[in-house]
Amino acid sequence: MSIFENRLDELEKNHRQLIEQRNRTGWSNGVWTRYVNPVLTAEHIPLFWRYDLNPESNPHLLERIGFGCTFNAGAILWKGRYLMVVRVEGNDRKSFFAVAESPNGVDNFRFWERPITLPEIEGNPDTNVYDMRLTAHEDGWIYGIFCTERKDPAAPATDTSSAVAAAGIARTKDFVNWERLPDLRSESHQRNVVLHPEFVDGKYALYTRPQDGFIDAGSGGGIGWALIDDITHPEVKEQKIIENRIYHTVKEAKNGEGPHPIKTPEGWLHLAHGVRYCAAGLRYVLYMYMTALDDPSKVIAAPAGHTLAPWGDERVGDVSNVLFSNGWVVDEKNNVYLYYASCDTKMHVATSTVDILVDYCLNTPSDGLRSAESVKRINRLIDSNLAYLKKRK
Ligand code: M1P
Repeated sequence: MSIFENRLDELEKNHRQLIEQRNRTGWSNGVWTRYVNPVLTAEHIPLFWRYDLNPESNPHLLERIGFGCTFNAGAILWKGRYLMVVRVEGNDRKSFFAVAESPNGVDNFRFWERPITLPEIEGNPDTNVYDMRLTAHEDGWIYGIFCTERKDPAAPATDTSSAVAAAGIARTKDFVNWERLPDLRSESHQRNVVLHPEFVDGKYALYTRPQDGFIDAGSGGGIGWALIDDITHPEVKEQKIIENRIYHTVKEAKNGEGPHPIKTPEGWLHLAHGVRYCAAGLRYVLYMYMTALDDPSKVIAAPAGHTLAPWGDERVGDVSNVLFSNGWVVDEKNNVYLYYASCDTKMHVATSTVDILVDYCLNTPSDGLRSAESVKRINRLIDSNLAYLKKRK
């Protein structure tokens, strides 16, 4: 066998082993159970996206196109298969979207043959696209709302970093063919925009995240809510903040809606990311809240603190100290598969059920916003436990 063939054999064997590796459950706190292996990494990307496999044009079998990260995936249960629309980032720092599919939601994720070819806006192409939220809307379309980033035209020539963030919108029925709609018109920068799955007052409803600058939420306040008359000419005319940033909480610096909320008889279950400042920089964690069934913009429950935070190996990656999620899936038995990314690098899965998450949201103490209030909450639990244990003796 030639060096080329030996090397190809080895690459194919390792790739197959990685994809076929069975996953198993690990850490659990009763609310979430984490699976041990990441479900998607850059190593899962097909070899034929990376290598020129022709020995004549690539006799040393060199990697021609490199990828670093697979993260921040939208997710959906589609025709009985678990699909992630993953943000793939190349060595060239450009992100794009690609579909990866699994039969069981916890392992065996395989990329479809090609990445998604997302149509561009004529005359105003995206520089970078990322973080797609998927919504199977009651209008019959599956929408993908994502962040589109372009160089800030107002930035001085010497500033090669400033950008404008906006919400791009595309829709599909098969995840191969996408119709691009105009970007969301809004007075502020927008990231983390999510489409609610149902009409509200006959309109499309969006969770927004207005921000003053490309990075800084500034006066942007938190997670917003806006009703849109026409999704083919989307414009935020009015928006109200429904989930605020708050001093000395996990969402002090900024927050953003995750995937679209899950409908339950008790209300809408929401997942979001919260960001706070620390000596290591920004720390991104996942937290939950619930809104009223008849008014998805009215918060009815807000458990204190994070529901999942970077842990162990999840703390290592391109952008340290980050958990981020924009995808979860509920199956026919009400099991919840939460797909989350660690450190802008890899995808993981944790599972729960709708009932457990409702219990978590409704019965976890809220944030008292002061140390003394936290101690009071702990003491209340200790009191009721001691009384219960005494009665049981
Ligand atoms: O690097 C962490 C995250 O930063 C941004 O999120 P946010 O807009 O809330 O600050 C996004 O770029 C996201 O993709 C990234 O994971």
